[in-house]
Amino acid sequence: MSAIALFSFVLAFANDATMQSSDKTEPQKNSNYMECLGNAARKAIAKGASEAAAMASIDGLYVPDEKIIAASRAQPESNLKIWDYLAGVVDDERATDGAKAYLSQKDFLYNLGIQYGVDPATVVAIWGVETDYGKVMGKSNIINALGTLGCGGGRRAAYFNSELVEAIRITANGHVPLSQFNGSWAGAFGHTQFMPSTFWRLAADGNGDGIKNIVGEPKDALASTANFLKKSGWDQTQKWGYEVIVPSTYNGAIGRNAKKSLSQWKALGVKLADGNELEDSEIRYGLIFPGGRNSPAFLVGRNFNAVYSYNPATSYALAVNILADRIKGGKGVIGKWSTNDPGISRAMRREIQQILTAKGYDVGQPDGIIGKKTNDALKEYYKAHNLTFNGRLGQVAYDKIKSLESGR
Ligand SMILES: [Ca+2]
Repeated sequence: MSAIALFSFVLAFANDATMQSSDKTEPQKNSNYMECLGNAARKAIAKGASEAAAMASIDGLYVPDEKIIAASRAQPESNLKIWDYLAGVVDDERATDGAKAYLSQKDFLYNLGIQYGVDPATVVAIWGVETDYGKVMGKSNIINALGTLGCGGGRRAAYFNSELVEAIRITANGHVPLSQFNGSWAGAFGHTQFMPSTFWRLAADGNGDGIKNIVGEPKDALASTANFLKKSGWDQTQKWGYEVIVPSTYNGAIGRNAKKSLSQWKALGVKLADGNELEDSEIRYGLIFPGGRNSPAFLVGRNFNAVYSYNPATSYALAVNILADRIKGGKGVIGKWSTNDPGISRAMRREIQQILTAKGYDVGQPDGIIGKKTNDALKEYYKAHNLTFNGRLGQVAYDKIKSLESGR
């Protein structure tokens, strides 16, 4: 044992000793909460879960988790524009990582595409958007998270309670070991973030070992997502959509479900974003303007809607489909968003976080994710320069900070 290891050992031992002495006080226990968890475990057992494993999954959970409650109450970021979202979600880094991830599983994905009749690049794109290809799957214990949301008296408790029962069944039936059963504070887990009820409806065994471990085995998660897309109506003969230019005179219906055939759109003067004509086809698409009338427009079809059903937001469905195109070597969005403050990539966000860190501000890990710490640091940084931060880290703020730091 090296001196450093020995030192750490002594420290660890010292901590243990302190822990033991303070352990003499009983941990705080909430009997209503524990009873609710017990009821969920019994429901899971009644549905066939192993009794010992079901009870083990709630062992040691005595009170609702304050961190989960706080996360569920946090307000989502409200002023995130579509171009900010896309700049961070579909940046060069995620496209490159996606192409690598695709190559690393090339044969498997090819077969998956044939087996389910879906586009494997779109499956990989969902993997990329949901968890950055398995790098960010969430650290909340799923039973603890769903227990808190389902038994802690918060909003939508009945929904989370039934998800809790399904989660207990997943681990007790041996699909995901309890030690791996981590995910988002809201209960989604695995490489492509399924909720427990979705798991039971749609999870698949991708590597053929008889279990569906979508946390520990990427192939299981990818097969599950392929199955999801198939069951959501994916049609392998269709494109998800087209970026288009729309005549300014068009005043007809818009929306992903207000569909017309490509031939009809063509007759109305709609062209591809590169100026070429749309093909003549009876396949039906809806017209969307996700950034407003003066920003890029898209015709979106049933495959767009299949992705939309994975996570019902236009920005999400657009990001996944555009990322899938980029993974296959496509260019991404051609048109310009109508803004003088475009979004910036995660690499550029990390660069700003590193500058702030070097200046002594606390941004946490420079991870390219702009959370409360980074926002607060930006406010302080701006204040120190007698400026006011407007809450958006886009191109304008990036350029401003870079110019301040270069002393101009
Ligand atoms: Ca498996």
